[in-house]
Amino acid sequence: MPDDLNIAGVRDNFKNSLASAKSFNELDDVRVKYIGKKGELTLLLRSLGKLPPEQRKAAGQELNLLRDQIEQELNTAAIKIKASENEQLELNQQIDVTLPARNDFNGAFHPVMQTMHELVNIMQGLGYSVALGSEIEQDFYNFECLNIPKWHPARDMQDTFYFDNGELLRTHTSPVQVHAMLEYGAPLRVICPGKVYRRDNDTTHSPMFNQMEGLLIDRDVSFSVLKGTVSEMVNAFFGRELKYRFRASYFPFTEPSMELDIECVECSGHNKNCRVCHGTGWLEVAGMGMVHPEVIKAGKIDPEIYNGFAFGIGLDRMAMLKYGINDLRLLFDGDISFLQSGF
Ligand code: 2U9
Repeated sequence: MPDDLNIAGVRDNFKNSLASAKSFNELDDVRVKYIGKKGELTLLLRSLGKLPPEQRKAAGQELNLLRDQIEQELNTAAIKIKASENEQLELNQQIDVTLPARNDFNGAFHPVMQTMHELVNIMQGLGYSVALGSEIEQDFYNFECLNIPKWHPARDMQDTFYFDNGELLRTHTSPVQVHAMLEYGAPLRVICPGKVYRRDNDTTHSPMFNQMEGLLIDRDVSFSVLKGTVSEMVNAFFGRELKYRFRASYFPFTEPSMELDIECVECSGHNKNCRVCHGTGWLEVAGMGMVHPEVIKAGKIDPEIYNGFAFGIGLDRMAMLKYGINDLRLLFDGDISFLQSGF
């Protein structure tokens, strides 16, 4: 074997290079270095022609053998690297079944339901029971019993959703109180929270909204008890003593009727540009009055013996005021990030 071919040296070098190759890239470098176009072994093979003819055959056989060995060892090393990469991948991907699941969002009350629960709790503390009823009602219970005359605009197709059979979507929870009077008689203390429907749809009105109404029937009920009840309810809801005022109003089912304004919960009347009270310093929060004798009669209770008061409060508006929500649509869009913000 001619000395200047140094086949043993190439073999040793290859073994060393192979031993230090730890990745496919490094392995490829080794392949290029020895059997690539200008690789050490390739150059030796090319130089065979310069050997004396009697030496070529033996040297050629040895070099080809070495090339076969190199190719085989490169293949074996590639298989080992693949196996160890897979092992590493598996290790990294091991599933820890004790980890808490992702997306474990806690449920939360919708702000309007939160508001409803708070007001219901306050009123239950004052001895009121909760009464619920159907959202589909008859004209008789929704309008007739409530002294709402035939000509009243609320009865108009423009204002109320009617079904073909003459039934309707209740426009207030008042029919629930009528049913309660008919079922339980006097004395009576009920609150009726729930969804109501009116043909209204703009940025400040939704065709479906939430109300809570209250009804108290007893002997010698005074207007001052009504004022105390409603103002205490609102104070308890906002968690502080608010300034308030009552304004005369009109509802067909109560006489006399009033509306309750509270001081602006945003600016207390100190901001002429307030986005909530528009600089008036007052917020209209509830309507109320002494139940009209005709309505007491419709509930099969004797108005000569009993009288009472009723009030109504919009839950969507209360939720917006308490939680600083400035767009009614947020209450109806079902946006997850809004609902998860916590109320
Ligand atoms: C019976 C007798 C009387 C319920 C009443 C109001 C005044 C009232 C509004 C508040 C905001 C509706 O949601 S709102 O727009 N309600 O102002 N509601 S008195 O009176 C009744 C109910 C039932 C048997």
